[in-house]
Amino acid sequence: MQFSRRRFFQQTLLGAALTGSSDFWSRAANLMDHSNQKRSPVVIATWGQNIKATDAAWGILGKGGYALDAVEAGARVPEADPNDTSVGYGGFPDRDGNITLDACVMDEHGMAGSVSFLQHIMHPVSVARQVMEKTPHVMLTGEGALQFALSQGFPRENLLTETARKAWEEWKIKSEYKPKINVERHDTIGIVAQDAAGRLCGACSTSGLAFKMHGRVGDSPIIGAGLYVDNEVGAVSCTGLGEIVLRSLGAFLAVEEMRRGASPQKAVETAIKRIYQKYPAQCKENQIGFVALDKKGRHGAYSVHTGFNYAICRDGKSLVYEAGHLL
Ligand code: SD4
Repeated sequence: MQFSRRRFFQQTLLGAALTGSSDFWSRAANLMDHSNQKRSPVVIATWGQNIKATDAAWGILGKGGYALDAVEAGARVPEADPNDTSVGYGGFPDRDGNITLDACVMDEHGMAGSVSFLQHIMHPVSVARQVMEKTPHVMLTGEGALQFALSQGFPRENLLTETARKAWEEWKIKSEYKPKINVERHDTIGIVAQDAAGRLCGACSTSGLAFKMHGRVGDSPIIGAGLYVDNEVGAVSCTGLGEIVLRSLGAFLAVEEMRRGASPQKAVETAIKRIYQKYPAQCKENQIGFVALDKKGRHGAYSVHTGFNYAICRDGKSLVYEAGHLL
């Protein structure tokens, strides 16, 4: 088994070399990287505020724990934070005053779980994980997702804080729907991690756009849009105006760039540029930002506009950095 696998690598690499493929070495590196070898753990999350989430994730990664446990623990931090108005408890409601939540997880085996349009449950990321682990499905939505969550013992809660209710009351005076770049307190968490065993996992959780239409679902619970993980290549999560990311399957697009040999930084830059070329008008008006990790533990982050930052933790110290931007 060992022998034949090595021979497969040798033959594949030799074939690539003989065909004179220009990205021979990056392909070779990717082929070599298929196994879950020992790694230095790393976790990266969208938005600087989520430094508390990378710290929580590190609490697991730093002890040699599982990347999926780490990203779930990370996402649960803003979900429970009443001051985070884009995620879980305290999230701003839709235009009818309902908080509707979207979340997903993806593991190193390419398995995924997701919930969308879920109400009354503080930790949608954990419900998404249960969907992945306990059902034959990938995604549950609305009333069905709520029924499932309750059946799994998640408590039904009122997630509308006084601050969020007041913001909604104020919004109703003009009822003007205009998402603003970086002003709308975008804090949606997209979090991806690699653990010491080399496993890549990711999670994403949001209350979506403030004052959206009732029933609106964004990119965050859609596998390939708000999150994509391929353990052989890398993991990407996105934030910003979900409609743009949904149309372009942003996370999948960036992972595929890495598969073709791009570094995580180059991959997210290429993805953002391609999306901008396709939707220049919407991109000029709205922010989107990506974070990425590859199998080698390298990271990348990039956005359309200035103002997108991210939190990253390696070696136990979470730091916040400003991402590069296109415009
Ligand atoms: C959405 N992508 O529902 C989310 C919003 C977001 O920080 O990222 N906010 O479209």
